[in-house]
Amino acid sequence: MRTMAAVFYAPRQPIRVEEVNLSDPKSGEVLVRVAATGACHSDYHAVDGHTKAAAVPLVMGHEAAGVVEKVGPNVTAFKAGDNVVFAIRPMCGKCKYCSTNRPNLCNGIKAKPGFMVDGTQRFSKADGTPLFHGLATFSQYTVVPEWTLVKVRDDVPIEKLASIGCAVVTGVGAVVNTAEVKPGSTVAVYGCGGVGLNVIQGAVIAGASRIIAVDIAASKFKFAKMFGATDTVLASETDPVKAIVDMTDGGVDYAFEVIGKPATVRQAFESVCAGGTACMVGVPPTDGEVTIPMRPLFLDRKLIGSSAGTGRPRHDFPWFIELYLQGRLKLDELQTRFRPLTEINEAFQDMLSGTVARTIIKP
Ligand code: PAD
Ligand code: ZN
Repeated sequence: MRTMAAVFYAPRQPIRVEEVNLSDPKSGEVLVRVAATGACHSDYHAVDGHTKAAAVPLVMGHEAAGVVEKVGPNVTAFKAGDNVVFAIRPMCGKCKYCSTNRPNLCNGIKAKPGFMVDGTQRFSKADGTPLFHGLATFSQYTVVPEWTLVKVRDDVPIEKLASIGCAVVTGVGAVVNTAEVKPGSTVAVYGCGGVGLNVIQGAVIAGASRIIAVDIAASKFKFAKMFGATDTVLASETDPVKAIVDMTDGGVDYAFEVIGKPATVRQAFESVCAGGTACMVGVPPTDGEVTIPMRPLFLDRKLIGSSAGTGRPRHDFPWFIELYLQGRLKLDELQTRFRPLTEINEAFQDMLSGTVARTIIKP
């Protein structure tokens, strides 16, 4: 079939929206109509060169929800018409990690980046040249392995669930699954983008007391407060470490870095009290390194990473939808702006301008 898709060719160049070919799902694969897909900074990292794309040209996009259009041979868990949310990490269900409740670290699926497990691609250019792709949700349709999909209830408009598989599970999951924030503790969040806002609402769900939002864009604080921040620190004008240490009499119990920069990982570490935990959520630059002072580490402080919120998609996604329906998880407020796929570059400009929580593409 033909579909419109957003293709990344090279850093610092606009992403191109093109009509491309998409072949039928093979064994164990599913064709999904993408209903809505979020402009997440993880995709943009390749555009501005923060990370190196594994293979180009690449059909981008990973945060999405949609409807099953067709299933390939040997697919038993899905049928046409099912509402699905994409999980950003593979889940083989058999490896050491999948077997111990940490499917976010699954190492049981050996696919080269940009390829399906069988070493071929489903997307190709109009002239037949193969295109690399992961979940490839910046497209009207995509073909993915069935283990990357989570079937969800069909009484919630599927567009509303676009961010569950990335921003929500990464942010809320970092709080409840990775760091295991305890009720009554104090929390600081560096970076109030789509993911950071979900760290903030995760801290609310976990029963945190003070939740201090840090950003360099003051425009982000209206969203941060909406999602549950009790305090804000404008890091472009104030030293956030000093401000947080002063506000909390020696540092917060948990600090989350949701940007992906060595300097802010260090600031997050320096913001926690003795015995506290700093958690890196932001995607590090390729070959990035961080240096931390040893004396504070000696006092039981921890510096940990969180990948995809240590999420267990088949358990956590239905839970998030339940929280949303009960009014305890903000999804509508996350979707500040909608754009068509042709405005993918503008969607990333929205993100950089600080004017949105998330821009959602409706392909
Ligand atoms: P975003 O661009 O919407 O938000 C980033 C925020 O950080 C913005 O509000 C910026 O103004 C703010 N910021 C930038 N520099 C600073 C600074 N020095 N001090 C304070 N604030 C600053 O991005 P996002 O929310 O989509 O993603 C945030 C990060 O999380 C990014 O690195 C992304 O790749 C990562 C991510 N990680 C995972 C994971 O599995 N760990 C999953 C998804 C996204
Ligand atoms: Zn993402």
